[in-house]
Amino acid sequence: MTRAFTEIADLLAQQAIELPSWAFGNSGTRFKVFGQAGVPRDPFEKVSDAAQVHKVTGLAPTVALHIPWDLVDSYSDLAKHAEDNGVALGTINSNTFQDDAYKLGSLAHSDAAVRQKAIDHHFRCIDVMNETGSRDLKIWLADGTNYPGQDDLRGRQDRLAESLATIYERIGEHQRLVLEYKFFEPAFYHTDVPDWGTSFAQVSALGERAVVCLDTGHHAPGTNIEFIVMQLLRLGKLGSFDFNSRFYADDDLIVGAADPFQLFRIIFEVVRGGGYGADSGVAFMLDQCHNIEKKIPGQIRSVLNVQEMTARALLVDTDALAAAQQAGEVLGANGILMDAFYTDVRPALAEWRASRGLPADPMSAYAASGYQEKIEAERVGGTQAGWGA
Ligand code: LRH
Ligand code: MN
Ligand code: MN
Repeated sequence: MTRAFTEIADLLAQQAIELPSWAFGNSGTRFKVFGQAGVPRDPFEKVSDAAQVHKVTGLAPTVALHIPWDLVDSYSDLAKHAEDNGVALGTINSNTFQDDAYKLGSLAHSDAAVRQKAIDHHFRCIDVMNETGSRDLKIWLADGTNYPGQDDLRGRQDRLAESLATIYERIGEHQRLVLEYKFFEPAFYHTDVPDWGTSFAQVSALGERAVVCLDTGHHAPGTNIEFIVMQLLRLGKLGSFDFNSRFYADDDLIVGAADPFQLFRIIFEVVRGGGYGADSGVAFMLDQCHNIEKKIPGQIRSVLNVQEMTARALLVDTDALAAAQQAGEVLGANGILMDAFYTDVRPALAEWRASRGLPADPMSAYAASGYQEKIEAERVGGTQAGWGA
């Protein structure tokens, strides 16, 4: 037994998933970046493409920027362009991993001049946020070492804390510093923010407006990610998700493609822990690359996958589940969760969309829109997503 779909219809309307600007540019692996026809030539075109996803799904009202991948002369012009296209600019991601100066680290570097350069970059990102009206400064660091003994692990952690505190002081009252963790890559021996515990320790030392970003691809295989979700929500420190899926390492594939059940379990814990909805303080974002598939349809499929697993998670009969848990009914409780997971919500979601003036089938609506043909004909010489650039 599950809840009725009608009971969750209004909750579904609260869903918002932020898109990464870099999902629309050419991308690949360290072996090859494949060029695609029609990819954006500048951040304005990335925003235009992101707006198509929102247009057919109603699910993706904001676009995250990555600085300096998304350098423009005027961020208020870019914000205005977003607004004209029915979306808004969201999270600002800093980037201290593509400059030669950062070979041995950025905010944790042993050289104060390099640390200052990285801090100044974050100050610049905060300036951008002030122009775009963004709430979140998202920091992911490539900092780490490749060989045991290469640097002093403790010293690096202390320097990182000091650099983050300097950046935190600069963010506004309504802004947040969001620290993302990743267990390895590009550093292979140790990473300075490898796990949720380190991120939690670092942001807790900063203050209330510092929170953790959980990228689903940034864990060792077999990690129980929903447990981390539960714990961070319990501690009031889950700020955002970077959603994607992985088979092996940080694959950045379409969310829900590798393991829809894991996505369901994660979203169930989000709902259970009060992390669902506009006022929850938990931002849903995608962090993906579409190396071989078309990018706009790839993003449409991604947000639909999140919506489908959200619907299934919301369908769980939580009263029955709590009663079964209380009574120690092991298989009964598990069965209640699985009933919701195995519910095919696609027909109900199609109707739900149609009743809200959206296309029942967003994938075919986009295919029929002619937008893909138009950009492929008009745009020549699109940009790369950033890495590989
Ligand atoms: C690092 C990461 C981080 C970056 C993005 C491009 O692997 O997940 O979020 O900003 O990829
Ligand atoms: Mn990420
Ligand atoms: Mn990643």
